[in-house]
Amino acid sequence: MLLKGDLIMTTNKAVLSWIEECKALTGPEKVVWIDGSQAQIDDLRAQAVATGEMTKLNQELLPDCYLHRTDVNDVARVEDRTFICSRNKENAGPTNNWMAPAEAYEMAGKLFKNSMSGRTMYVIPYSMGPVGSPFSKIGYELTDSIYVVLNMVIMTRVGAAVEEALGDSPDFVKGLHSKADLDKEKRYILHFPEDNTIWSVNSGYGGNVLLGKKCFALRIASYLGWKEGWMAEHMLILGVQKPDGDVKYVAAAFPSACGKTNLAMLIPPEVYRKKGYKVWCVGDDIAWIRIGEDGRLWACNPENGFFGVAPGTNEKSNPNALASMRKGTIFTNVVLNTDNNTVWWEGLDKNPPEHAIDWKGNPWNGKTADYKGAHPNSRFTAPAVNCPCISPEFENPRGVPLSAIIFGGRRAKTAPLVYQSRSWQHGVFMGSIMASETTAAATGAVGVVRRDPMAMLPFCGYHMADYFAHWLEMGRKVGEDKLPKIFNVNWFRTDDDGNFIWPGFGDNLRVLEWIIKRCEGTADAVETAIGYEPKAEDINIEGLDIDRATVEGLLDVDKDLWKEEAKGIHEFYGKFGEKLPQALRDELATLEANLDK
Ligand code: GTP
Ligand code: SPV
Ligand code: MN
Repeated sequence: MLLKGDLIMTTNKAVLSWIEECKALTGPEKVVWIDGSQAQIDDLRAQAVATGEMTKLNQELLPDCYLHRTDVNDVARVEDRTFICSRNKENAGPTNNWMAPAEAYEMAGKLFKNSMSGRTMYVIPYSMGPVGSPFSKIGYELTDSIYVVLNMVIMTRVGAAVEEALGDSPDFVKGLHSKADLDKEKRYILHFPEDNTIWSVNSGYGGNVLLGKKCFALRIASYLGWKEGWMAEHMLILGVQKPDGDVKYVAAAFPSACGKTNLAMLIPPEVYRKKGYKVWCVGDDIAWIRIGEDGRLWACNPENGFFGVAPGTNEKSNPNALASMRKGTIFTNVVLNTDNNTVWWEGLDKNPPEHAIDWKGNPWNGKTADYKGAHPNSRFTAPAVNCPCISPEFENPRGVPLSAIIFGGRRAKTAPLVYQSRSWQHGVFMGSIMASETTAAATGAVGVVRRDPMAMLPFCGYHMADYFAHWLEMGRKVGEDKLPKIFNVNWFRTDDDGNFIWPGFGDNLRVLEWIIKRCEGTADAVETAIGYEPKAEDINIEGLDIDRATVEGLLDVDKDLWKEEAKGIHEFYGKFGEKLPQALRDELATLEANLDK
């Protein structure tokens, strides 16, 4: 039974009986329903400051901003402890960890048993997507962490309106989270796609615990999309407004910490600004894509904020991100400047604070050459409305029509600056063979090249070969003439000294310009072994201090490296056996034949 005094906000029987169960399991001292009101948020912030869970920052410089440090062993997603608990092992596929649902519930049930004893259980009703839209989906997260509540309030739409939208329907995602004792050996992120259920235990870090994000909006939603005929993707969405006022929308899938937030908010280089170009941010991490009434693919961003990488973000690389985090933001694992009670991270500027506390909570003077004050995966949680270039379509429940889909990753060699697929099928192949150097966004080695199809390796909630087939099927349904064109980009090619050759950031618009012109049929291309490429002179380098020869180098397709690549693709495809769609096998054969020409 809900205790006397628990303020119950819904009469939905499915919600109430599930909360009863979770309460009986975790044994909280009390239950607090999150209504999304400012008074409640203020109260929770004050409590978190009182317990030391959050530090209130300089309220003149950073109004309503706070700092939080996670446990030192709890700073990134834990892919090796993340499971897809489908009834049939085959449905999780070779790229996911799998556990039988009964076993997972029993094992984790022991970890949840009385894990909230003496604590408060917060009930967070939230909507992914605008509240009440037929395309939005509702979730509940039960958590014993105020930090989680305050992040979810920024990242999703939370509160009473969501419960009204749900009504009596049992159609919601059930998320249960407990910090428990933060024991990393007992940390599990479990997904039960057939039960619409997520269980997360023994973590307090972002992607492991903000259950609306990777767990729901990608892992559970990708499974729902497969069943229901839509797609949930690890993609930013942006609009490029051209000098004539027309806005073209593109979505881009890059693996974690490979530049989505930065591309989504880019500020055009001066030569483009003068011509009248502008970029609008619709989303920086997740896209839900459906077939619209006009038969085209439309994308919307189910989130309500940004959970962005702090290091490397500065006034030059991403001023819009900096503006977004000037109020109402939670910083996680960055440096605290104790002179003025503000925050700092590597790459913000060249002046680390001399009097500071590092991400581990230790005194720091900013002078350590081989030790970073902020964790490489330190983050900011900022409301989307703060972003100066947030798109007027951000709240549009139908989303925006896509002209292009872009894949990309971190490749020091091999992948050229940009190339285009010959067809949707070839584009799906390009997405399926994506590879990228790993980053600090997940625990484990950093800088190791791994296959990360469509940037979804850690986020696909079902068999990856079925996921490829679903992409192909969506293409068949829409038809080539209405489909977005597919491209691959790489901002991260390096020279012999390991320096990035391409300037990146705002200058990536120079590549977007070619992409958009290709979609409109107004730019030329040359056919290479891997697909269509611009001629070097088709990338505008006006105002840059790199020359044509450098662009030629960036576009170079090294056939020997690509033959090595093809071997790696064979090995990767081998994992999927008979389930791999024949169309992809055919595309690989075509690639190999082209490389032998
Ligand atoms: P997730 O939030 O983990 O999904 O990451 P993301 O894809 O949004 O990555 P983000 O934009 O936060 O970029 C991660 C890191 O890459 C930051 O340190 C950026 O400074 C750096 N970065 C982003 N874009 C570029 C670029 O065009 N060139 C270079 N050299 N670095 C970039
Ligand atoms: C990512 O790792 O891709 C992120 C951050 O966007 S997290 O929410 O931790 O997954
Ligand atoms: Mn991400």
